[in-house]
Amino acid sequence: MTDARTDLGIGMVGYAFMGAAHSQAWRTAPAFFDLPLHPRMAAICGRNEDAAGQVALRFGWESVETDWRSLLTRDDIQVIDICTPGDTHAEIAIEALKAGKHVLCEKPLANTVAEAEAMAAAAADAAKNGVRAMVGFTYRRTPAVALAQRLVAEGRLGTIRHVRAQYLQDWLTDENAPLNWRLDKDKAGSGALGDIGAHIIDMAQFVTGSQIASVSGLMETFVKTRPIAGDHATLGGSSSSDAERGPVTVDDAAVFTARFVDGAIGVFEATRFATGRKNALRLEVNGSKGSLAFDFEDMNVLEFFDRTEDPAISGFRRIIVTEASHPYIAAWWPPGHGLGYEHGFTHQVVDFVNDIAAGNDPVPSFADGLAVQRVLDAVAASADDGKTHPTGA
Ligand code: SOE
Repeated sequence: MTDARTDLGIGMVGYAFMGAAHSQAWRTAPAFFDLPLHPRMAAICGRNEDAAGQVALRFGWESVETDWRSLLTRDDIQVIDICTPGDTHAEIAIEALKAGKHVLCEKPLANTVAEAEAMAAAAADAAKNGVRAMVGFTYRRTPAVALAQRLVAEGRLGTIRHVRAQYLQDWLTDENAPLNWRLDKDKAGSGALGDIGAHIIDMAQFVTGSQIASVSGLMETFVKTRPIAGDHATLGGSSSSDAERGPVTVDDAAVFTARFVDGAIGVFEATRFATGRKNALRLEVNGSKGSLAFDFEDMNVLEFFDRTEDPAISGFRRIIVTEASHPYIAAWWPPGHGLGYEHGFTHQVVDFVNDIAAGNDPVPSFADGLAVQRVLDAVAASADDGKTHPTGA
């Protein structure tokens, strides 16, 4: 049987952790969702041809390129998917948009506000010609988080007063965990702040529908040098304590308080030193009519408290977000069977392809990515001078 849908050729840049997550998403999305266009995994691009070739074989990419510019000249490619470290996002995304390619770009959008501004401007220009851009804050696409956003938008929480957001990992707790690009300011822009703090900023703004107006922050680098382990070191592990060491040039942890434009206040914490916490992305929101709480380590569950219920029988209810009526779930398994980390990436490409076909501007847009970048920048400035900094929102 042949597929009657028009192909949407994908060219992906990068092949490591995020490259694998995006590859599986492009592979899985058309199998589980009825998409209006057929994503064709046309090319994967990486400077190391052998390594990229291995990923191509494993995930089914049709060809390998070693220079991302080659992807932009290919007529069979309509989407550029950027899964590289932050220092390359701006150049690739802007050139791709100028070449008329839709762009999906990993988070954080860029390493600096100036780069993010240029990217948002390029995306706004490209949108005039029907070319779309989206930034990859995938956790929005976890069904429980999408349900949380729906409940707030429906008014079930009333006026939002408190936001408590944490992203807790522990892969740097061992002081001999080796260096990788995420610990290099030139490549990553910042450390815990941009890598995982960006996620909770986006999630808090997405779920509440409000923007962070000002912040007061603290940042710390607990372990200042680490063993040098080469470009392909992954997260965590431990090297010999005798190994040559190099400098850590980013923050290990960042905490900040925030004021939202509509009066809510927030407390945020992002760390790679929360011993025992692996990927505890948590959000709690308290409003005048109710509260909700989410923890990615129990990602199929959303807790909801409804203050309008009879106090005699009210309490936080544990909603198992696996019903067909919940966001994204109808395409998957029967109630209670649960989804995982990778499904957020699948939902991301599903939404992106649907928006491209419908001619809609996707969210989170590059402008949303820029808004997050402004918060990151304000937190870093505040940690530097000890003052409260506005974000411009
Ligand atoms: C590493 O901290 C990391 O892989 C982040 O870069 C991702 O964005 C997050 O989803 C998981 O942790």
